[in-house]
Amino acid sequence: MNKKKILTGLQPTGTIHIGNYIGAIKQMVKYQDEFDSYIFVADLHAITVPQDPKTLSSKVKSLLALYLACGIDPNKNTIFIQSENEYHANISWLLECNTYYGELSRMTQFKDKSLKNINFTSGLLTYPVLMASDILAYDINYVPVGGDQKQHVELARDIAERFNKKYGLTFTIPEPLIPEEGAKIMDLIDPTKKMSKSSENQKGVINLLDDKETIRKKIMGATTDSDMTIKYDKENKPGISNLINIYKVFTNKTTEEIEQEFKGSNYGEFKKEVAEVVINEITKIQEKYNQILNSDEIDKVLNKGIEKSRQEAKEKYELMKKRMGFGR
Ligand code: ATP
Ligand code: LTN
Repeated sequence: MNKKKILTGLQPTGTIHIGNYIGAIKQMVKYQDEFDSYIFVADLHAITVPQDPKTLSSKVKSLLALYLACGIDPNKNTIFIQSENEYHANISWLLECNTYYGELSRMTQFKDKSLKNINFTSGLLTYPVLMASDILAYDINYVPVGGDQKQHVELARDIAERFNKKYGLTFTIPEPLIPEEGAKIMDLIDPTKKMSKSSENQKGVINLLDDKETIRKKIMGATTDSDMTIKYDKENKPGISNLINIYKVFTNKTTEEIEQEFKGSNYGEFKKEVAEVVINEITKIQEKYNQILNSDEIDKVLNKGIEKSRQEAKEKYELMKKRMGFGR
């Protein structure tokens, strides 16, 4: 029997943080043995907001090196750059004409981002349709993402179901795969908001390329409360609960085990341990990252990945056109 398929993409819009790592990459690594896996750099998504053409390609390369350094295995994954596969944008247009303006204008991310800058492009609105095409082009079953992307994957499902109904069976219906722990890693300074690449205060964000001392300082400086017990309570203790979540993901321990382990400890002692486990894992990633960035491995992996991805997406595009009545 054919393996089920998973796919995810990250935008090359800055160094990735532990939220991205936990929400998307770590899940891909976890499932890569079980599923036929696809991971790409969503550079077409990145340009929905302004990007500097001088630095875009180095950001793409850095993200690819991080994928590999984090344990994405090129023998188990199809790895590619979205803009090198023209079928994503082609498919997206056909899907756009089967998506309603109302659906897109209701997307939470669109509402948030369009409020921040009223001079936004139409790409910011149609962004989730391109994301649907990334997924539907390959008959993907599961999409590992953080909780913030759930709504977009659900829209991809709706579009696929609508298309299948209207034109005949064409697409597999995908499902989001949200991690139980760490669906939403919160900002260390303001633990009521998600850790985000675009956060103004970088003290609340742990980047995968931060040095040891910076990581330690950020974790030791995380906002907590005055209660002084290490107990999971998202409502009343969002800072400590976020640190417990992070510790959980990096140690595979349960909340109960962690609460037991730190019974009687103070916040400083707990934070020190959180910093240790995070630094330990990130340091290993950084060592690999530096080796990969200076080798020809990335090009080799991309050459293989783009060929497979183009071939598959082309087949889906041709099928869509046939179903829709295009052709001579
Ligand atoms: P920004 O942080 O500026 O909003 P982003 O990090 O969401 O950007 P992407 O690179 O597209 O942008 O995100 C990649 C993946 O990381 C997505 O699957 C997203 O759901 C996940 N992700 C982002 N932030 C978090 C977070 N704080 N916790 C868990 N997962 C996250
Ligand atoms: N929209 C996602 C990035 C993304 C993606 C995808 C994720 C683009 N295409 C397809 C999963 C599947 C984001 O901003 N995090």
